[in-house]
Amino acid sequence: SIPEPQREAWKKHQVQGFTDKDGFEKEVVRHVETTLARSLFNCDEGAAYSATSLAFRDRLITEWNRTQQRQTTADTKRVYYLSLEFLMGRALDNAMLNVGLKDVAKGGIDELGFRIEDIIEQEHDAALGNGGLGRLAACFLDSLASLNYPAWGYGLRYRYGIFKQEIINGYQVEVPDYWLDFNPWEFPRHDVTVDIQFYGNVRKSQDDNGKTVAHWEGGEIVTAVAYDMPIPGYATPSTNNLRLWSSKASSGEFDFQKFNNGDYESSVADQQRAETISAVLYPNDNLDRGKELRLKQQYFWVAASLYDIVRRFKKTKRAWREFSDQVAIQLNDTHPTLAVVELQRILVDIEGLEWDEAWNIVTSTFGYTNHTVLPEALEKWPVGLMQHLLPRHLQIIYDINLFFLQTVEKKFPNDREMLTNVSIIEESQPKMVRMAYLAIVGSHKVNGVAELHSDLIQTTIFKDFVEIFGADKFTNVTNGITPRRWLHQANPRLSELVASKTGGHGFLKDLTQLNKLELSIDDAAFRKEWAEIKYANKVRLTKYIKKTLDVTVNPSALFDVQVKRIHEYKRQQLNIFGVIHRYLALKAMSPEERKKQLPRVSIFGGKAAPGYWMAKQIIHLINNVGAVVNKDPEIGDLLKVIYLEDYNVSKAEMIVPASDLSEHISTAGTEASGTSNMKFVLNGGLIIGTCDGANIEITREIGQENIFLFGTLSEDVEDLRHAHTYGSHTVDADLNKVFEAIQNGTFGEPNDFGAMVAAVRDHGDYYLVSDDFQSYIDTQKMVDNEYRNQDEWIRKCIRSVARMGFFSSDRCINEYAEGIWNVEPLVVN
Ligand code: GL2
Repeated sequence: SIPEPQREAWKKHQVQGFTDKDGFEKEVVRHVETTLARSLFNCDEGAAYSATSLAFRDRLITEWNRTQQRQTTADTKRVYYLSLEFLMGRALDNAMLNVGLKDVAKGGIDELGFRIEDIIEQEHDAALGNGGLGRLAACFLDSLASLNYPAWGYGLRYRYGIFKQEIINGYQVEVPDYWLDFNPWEFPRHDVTVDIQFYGNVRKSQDDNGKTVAHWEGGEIVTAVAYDMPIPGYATPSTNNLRLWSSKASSGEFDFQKFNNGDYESSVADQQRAETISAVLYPNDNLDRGKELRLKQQYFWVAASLYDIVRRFKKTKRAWREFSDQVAIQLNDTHPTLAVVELQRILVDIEGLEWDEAWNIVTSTFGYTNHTVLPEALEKWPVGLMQHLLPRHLQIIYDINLFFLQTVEKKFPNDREMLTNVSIIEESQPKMVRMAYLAIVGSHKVNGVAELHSDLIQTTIFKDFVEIFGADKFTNVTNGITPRRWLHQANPRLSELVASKTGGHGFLKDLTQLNKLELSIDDAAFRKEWAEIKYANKVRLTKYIKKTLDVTVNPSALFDVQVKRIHEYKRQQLNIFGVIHRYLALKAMSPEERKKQLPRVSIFGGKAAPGYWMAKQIIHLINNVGAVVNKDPEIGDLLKVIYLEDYNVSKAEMIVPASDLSEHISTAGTEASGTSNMKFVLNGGLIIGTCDGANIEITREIGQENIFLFGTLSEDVEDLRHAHTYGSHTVDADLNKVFEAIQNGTFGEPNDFGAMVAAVRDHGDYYLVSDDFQSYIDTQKMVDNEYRNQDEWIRKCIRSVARMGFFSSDRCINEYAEGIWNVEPLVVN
């Protein structure tokens, strides 16, 4: 660092950052004219967005530097959140709001000849995630910064995020999402690199004391380069760091020999192979495909992150036994589980610690969050692949397993079945490494993401581990969402109305203050304004539907929304079967009777994994139903079916505030938590849902009179499945009529949907669509009836919002901090 006498000059010129409109405009013009080399004669909206973002980025970087200095000086414990997905969405609006300068920017941009809304729209979503798991990580980063926790996120800098979805002739088509063309929010750190090793072999030697030492040698080296993104807290100077690793050929790897010998192509090929590691996000949600490149991604990211964390710790010159007093690492699902093995390797092979001492450090450092019980999502890697790619890690895994099984044996003597059941190595053909088991054994706490889910993991998939380690190791932290993005940013008018009734914007930092809203519930003017805001949000969505799909929908109709990844367990098929049932019922009515019906718009959105054939069929059916229903003159406004293309975070910010009713209708016991359910209720929409995931806790908080619950309970699911397979499984008349309509070609080529119908009718109906159909239809009827009484409906919405305080990700992060990480916020003076 700079010697004392010269520091004066630095202090004198310290960057201050703009605080008013003039200062903001000056920065924008400077960036347009210098950074972008443009002028007022060729500054379009894209350039205005770039310059505005750069102006805010400069501010963030200044605070980001100070925050890092503060944290280093304080030398307190830090949290590291390891996640393969961070579904961040757009950054500009969030940055403006979090630093409290959106109004300043709005005024300034206006004077410079643009509208802030148009500028915000220019930004490409950072879509480095699939769905809820990735968005949860993004909400957590917002809360960690807003609550002043010293915390870093670590992930991969994918060149391609989740694909862009186009709907062509009713089918999903995937288009690559190249998002890095211009990204002002990232900060390349070409000086922060880590060389990562793959393949090779292990040689053992004896050291001077006769101790065996392992040396991992040979193989290939790929370099990880750090790219940092500042994460601003809301109404605090704290700005944390999200570090994403990008892969490139190591300088040793680019083979100049080959290059000079004219073997140009193969030296370029080596380089491309290295860059492939961080090239694409795997587009599967809740599914493990076991691809070698995915395992490479996992190790690459985990090894680079741990190297960074260990390097930072070593600078403090503390003893190793203090490691877990300084470092808490959270494993977001099993994707980063190799971190457990890698830290053990660093401590034993490189730092020379004894196995037991190292293992104590490892297990007190890690916490593991499980996000699903779906068997197809639980990661397993073939032993052979692990041996090939990471030979030393496989040895360590075997040793971890050996010592673990020895303790199990002691506790449960002669219980061979127990040993087989809990072994980290599955004795299958081929043998597999069970990553969740490794994560449990390597962590001091394991949590689920909603009460039902945490109960389920403790009584089903991880039951034996509860017996072995005791119940204290297992806990629940119910998910949450950041009210900054999901209320203040997405629904500014509602946020202002709430502020006016709760005594300012304090609720954005303490969401329980929403409860003050109930005091105003009898205020007719308040309810009227509430209804007007919802209507305005619906009008905005109506315009978007008109513009993108050329379908006219009536903003006074009930907007019924199901937007999320397409998955059989989430049951979009139940929804569309219900829509078909409604259509058939309307068609069967006399014109007089029809006039009495409540108009409804059924809105769908979401991506299917490219290889998930059935999910793509579901998308196709929804679109075909829309094509028939939307142009049926007998139906008119009474029913419209809309498929919104390319659902993502920024679209969610428009859709969520516009919903009257949203659907969270997974088969009970399958949706670990769900988080959009929270977003919809927070924005004054009611929900129809099953007794699953966080729906249960939402019901407990807002009251069962404010939610439309239906369907099978999770404890009955197994019996029903058994009965479908071994008993006689019949489908009721209403659902059969739906199937008949599909099969007589009402919605296009029946063969296209044969498998979908057969899955329910003939093949065991694993997701219990037939069992829940009738109660779903009945509950939708109740919805229609209740919606007619608008005054009562709005009271329900207000009451629900007032009781949503629990679902802030701030509450959630505080629970992790206290119960799992043992970290404290770093107070900013
Ligand atoms: C998920 C769960 O499916 C979802 O219910 C949960 O809300 C999120 C966040 O905890 O995690 N698990 C998972 O693998 N994905 C999820 O969205 N992709």
